[in-house]
Parts: sequence; C-alpha cells; structure tokens
Amino acid sequence: LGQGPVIAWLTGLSGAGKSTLAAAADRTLVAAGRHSAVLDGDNLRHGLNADLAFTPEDRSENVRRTAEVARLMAEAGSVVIVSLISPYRADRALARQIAGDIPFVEVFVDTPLGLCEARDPKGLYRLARAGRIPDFTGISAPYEAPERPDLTIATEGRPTQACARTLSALLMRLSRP
Ligand code: GGZ
Repeated sequence: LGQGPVIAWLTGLSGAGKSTLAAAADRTLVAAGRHSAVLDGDNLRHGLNADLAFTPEDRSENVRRTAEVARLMAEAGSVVIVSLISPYRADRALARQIAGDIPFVEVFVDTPLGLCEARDPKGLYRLARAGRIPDFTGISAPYEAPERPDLTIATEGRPTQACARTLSALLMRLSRP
C-alpha cells in the first residue's frame, strides 16, 4: 500500500472541535495520496451504534465497537481518525489495547467547557442546562481528561486550520511507509 496503518483517537467534549479537526486532517491525508477514513461518534450513533444511549455502560460499548472497527480498517491499511467524546480513561485504554500492535495515538482536543458551551453549535448545552438531556458530558456526566495524551491540541484562540495542520502533520509522519 505504500503506507503504514495508524489509529488517531480524538477525545474531548462535545463542541470541542473533534469532528472538524478529523475531517480537515482526513482531507489533507487523502490529498497527499494516503488512504484515510474518519469514524465519527455522532455519525456511528445513527447506524452501527444506534442502539446505544449515554450511560457509562453504553459509552463503553460505543468505544469498544468503534475501536474494533478502527482496527479492522487500519489492518486493511488505512489511517483511521476516530472522533468520539470517549469520556472515560478506562475505555480509552481499552481502545488502545484493542488496537494491538497498530500504532495508536490518543489526541486530546482540549477546549474549555466554557468555550464549548459558548459555541453550542447544536444547542445541546442549552438543553442540558435546562435538564432536558440527562447524562450530558461536562454538565451532568463526567469527562476524564487524558493524563498523558500523545498529542494535545489546545484550540482556544488558535485557528482551526493551524490545529488541523498539527494533526495531519503527525499522521503523515506516522503513516509514512
Ligand atoms: C454527550 C451527547 C449526549 C450526551 C447527545 N452527552 O457534539 P455532538 O453532539 O455532535 O456529538 C456528541 C455526540 C456524542 O457521541 P459520542 O459517541 O462521541 O459519545 S461517547 O464517546 O461519550 O459515547 C453530541 C451528542 O452525541 N450527544 N447526547 N448525553 N453528547
């Protein structure tokens, strides 16, 4: 294939910018001739994970299934960029374990809760504050920030393009044959 497999696991709050960064890095990789694919939590929850809610157990299962799919796709030779809140450290450790010998990088998309809430692109924080979404990450459910991520992307005050370049540069390097 002329490239090595790699899984980039983006974790962070809702509205942190995970999906945007994943899509931007994916475009850069594909434009450079690499095989790349995105597994996005919000999208997967419409299909593969449509049966799952946001209890701790269901989030774990969401992470587990997505990690298994990521591994299969990486074994087929792709760069796989996963974008999932994945709020629990133990679940992210399991994702790394499932990856086995495939290079796995945990990427913390670090955006302060206040900024995510100010952006509120889908109005979910407003609903969560009003008590209309139970178990909402950052409001009524925990987010356990990574203690030793492989990469932290602090998005506050930094243009999206610059954040995306950091990610795509790392993935270009790691997927080099
Ligand atoms: C967190 C929720 C919730 C609750 C719906 N808590 O920002 P979004 O809207 O587009 O993406 C979020 C998505 C979270 O799905 P994940 O599969 O990434 O979560 S996890 O890894 O924790 O399983 C958000 C929306 O679903 N959403 N309800 N209660 N986010």
